Amino acid sequence: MHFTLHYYPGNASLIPHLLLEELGAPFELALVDRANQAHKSPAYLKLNPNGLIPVLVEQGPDGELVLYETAAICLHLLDRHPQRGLAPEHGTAARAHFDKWLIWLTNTLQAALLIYFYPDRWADDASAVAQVKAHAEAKIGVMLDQLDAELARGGPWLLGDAFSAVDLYALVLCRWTRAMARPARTRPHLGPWLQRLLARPAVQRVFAREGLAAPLV
Ligand SMILES: N[C@@H](CCC(=O)N[C@@H](CS)C(=O)NCC(=O)O)C(=O)O
Repeated sequence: MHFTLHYYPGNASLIPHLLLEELGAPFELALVDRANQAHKSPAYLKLNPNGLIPVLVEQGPDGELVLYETAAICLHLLDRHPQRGLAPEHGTAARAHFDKWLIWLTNTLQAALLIYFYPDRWADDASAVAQVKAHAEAKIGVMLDQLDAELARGGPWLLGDAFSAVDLYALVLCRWTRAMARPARTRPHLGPWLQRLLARPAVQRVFAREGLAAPLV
């Protein structure tokens, strides 16, 4: 089994990149040249008709698998590496919470972040665009409070004692808030949790490989 991750530094592709590294899976990276709109090129649209990053290509037991959508990519990688323990076993209460967080991260927090980063897709004149961005930031703030409250209840990881792929997913989304007025790192439980994640050797290797500069979160 071998994986190719189509990525751009710091983009949503950072999530499966972190997961591949934590899993110790064999993979290579293929840079999608966003500066030259490579993600909208005919060749890339064949991989992902949405023109979005990331895409994972697996050469596996069933031949070639081309997969887009970050959460689906994570679930597939986890299914391929059940022995690594980065997701609870199917059919358990812990797994139900894992699935809940993964889905919440992708369809609630990540979706709001995409509005924050691309407000011009939701309004025309400059003041309306600024309003969309401000509303998105406010909503994201409430979501960060929810994550902080979850860590306050338990920790040290999102699922409690067990580090899992949802920590990696949430790390990248929290990182994207770093230019906000109240970024994730300023919250009492998210701040130390982010530091715990940044201390992981696999996380450090991936951040270095993508050339991510300070502030990291
Ligand atoms: N739901 C998709 C969203 C992916 C996404 O929006 N990726 C961004 C980079 S973080 C992108 O490719 N943006 C380019 C664009 O919107 O044109 C996923 O989770 O994979």
